[in-house]
Amino acid sequence: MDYFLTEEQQEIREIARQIAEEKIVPVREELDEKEEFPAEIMNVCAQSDLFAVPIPEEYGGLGGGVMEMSLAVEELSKACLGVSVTYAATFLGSYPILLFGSDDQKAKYLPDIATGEKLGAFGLTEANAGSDAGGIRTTAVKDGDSYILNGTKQWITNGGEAEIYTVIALTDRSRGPRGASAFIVEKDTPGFSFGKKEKKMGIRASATRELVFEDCRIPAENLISKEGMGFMVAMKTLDMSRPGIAAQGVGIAQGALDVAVNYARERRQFGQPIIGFQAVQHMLADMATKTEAARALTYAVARYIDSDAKEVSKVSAMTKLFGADVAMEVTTNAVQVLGGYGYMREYPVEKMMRDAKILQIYEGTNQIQRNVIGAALIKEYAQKKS
Ligand code: COS
Repeated sequence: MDYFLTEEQQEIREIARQIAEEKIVPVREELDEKEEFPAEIMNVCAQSDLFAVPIPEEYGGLGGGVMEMSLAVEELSKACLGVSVTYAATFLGSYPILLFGSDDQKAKYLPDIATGEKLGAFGLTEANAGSDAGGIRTTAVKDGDSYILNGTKQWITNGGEAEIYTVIALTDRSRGPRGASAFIVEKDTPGFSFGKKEKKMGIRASATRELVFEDCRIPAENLISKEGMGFMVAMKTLDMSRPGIAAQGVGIAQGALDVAVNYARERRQFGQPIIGFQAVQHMLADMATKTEAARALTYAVARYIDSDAKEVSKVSAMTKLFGADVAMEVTTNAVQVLGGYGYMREYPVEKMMRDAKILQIYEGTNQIQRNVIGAALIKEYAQKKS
């Protein structure tokens, strides 16, 4: 399908594709096996200007939007989701600054993100605040020209590896989510430390750690937007980043489909390549159709968001929901097409299936996406009626 990409978009896709094929595919198995952070690959992404993609030109970026970022993420995900999420989580951590940061905050932090010198991370989730993001307990208490942070964030992608963290904490405990505020915290701030690296089912190249704040004093100027805006900052950040999760899904589904089709062309049973069997063809046909549908929705929504559309929560949730479910189904069926070989580690599809599972969980479970879509429908139809 021709999505009529601009020359710049084609170039971004090509660069990411080359990195995926030449740098990621040869090492993905080892990174997964050793749970090794892909620092070298992140350096290659930085040198190739991939971190500059969605950062505005005035801060050293390429001025791209969600669409350009999604193209890069899709290509990297085709090769390895553990690597691509490391790249993408930097933007999840940057969106609060991009969307709500002051000019000074943007000037201070975005140029280092654009060069890839510093990675970013986003700290919202806590042990008792996952789907119920409004239930966070981490506090930020104003003390003169500082805020003092206390609490623990859980399962933070790029935790310990990133230099720049955007963190949601309560400045007014009595107001619940409406008393939350967003802050920038730099890695070496005293009182800020990290938990052990989590051992995961998939995306094992990525680093996931706790962020621990113990009387961590940060300058008051690190408050993003105003006190009480933290939940809004978080929700708008997720609205922007969820198509990126869909792009991860599209990439990993395409990667799995490619392996499955090529395998089915080669593998002979009952005297012929298994691709000759209609049962296999139908599986591949469904996998290809769903992957293309997920791609089309992702690009359409990414372009819609980049057009400065105001109400994007519903469609953003739709991309994430659909892209993640397609990725899980396609990778699972890729394993099925490969049969016993698919279950073995010598083929990449078992890793793709393990990796894909997280897409239905992180950045809001798919159940939460359905809640967001459902709530938007109720609102829309109530407005239509009146
Ligand atoms: N944009 C702007 N504002 C939003 C918003 C959005 N996308 N979503 C919610 N809000 C606002 C609401 O309008 C409401 O504002 P008021 O207080 O002015 O009425 C406020 O935020 C609270 O919204 P709501 O009552 O809907 O919040 P809930 O606590 O019921 O939770 C969900 C909403 C479940 C959607 C939210 O908690 C969520 O997204 N959870 C998943 C979190 C997640 O993705 N975690 C992954 C970790 S980050 S990788």
